[in-house]
Amino acid sequence: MAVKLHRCSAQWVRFGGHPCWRVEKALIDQGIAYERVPGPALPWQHKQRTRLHELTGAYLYPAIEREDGTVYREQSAEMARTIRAGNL
Ligand SMILES: N[C@@H](CCC(=O)N[C@@H](CS)C(=O)NCC(=O)O)C(=O)O
Repeated sequence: MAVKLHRCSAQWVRFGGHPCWRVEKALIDQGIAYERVPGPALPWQHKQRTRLHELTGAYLYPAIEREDGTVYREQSAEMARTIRAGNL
């Protein structure tokens, strides 16, 4: 079992300030099993993030779908803090 990380498809962007990478790195560092669910990255494609919108009511990545089906989305810095604190 693994959580699902709904994130943009710009997976090659790996610097601390990138919201999706910030959260993905926190999952990696904490050893949390996750499955990437990548979606459109480009600004004009946002409305195509239909699954993300269903889950969160918004079009901004990242979001985490827990194994129990609940969804977690906050500012990415806060999400990373929560993950690193072991409170996901
Ligand atoms: N301040 C937000 C920014 C989130 C954000 O900009 N996410 C990007 C993907 S990495 C996105 O969805 N951008 C689309 C947009 O800005 O409309 C956070 O840190 O969570």
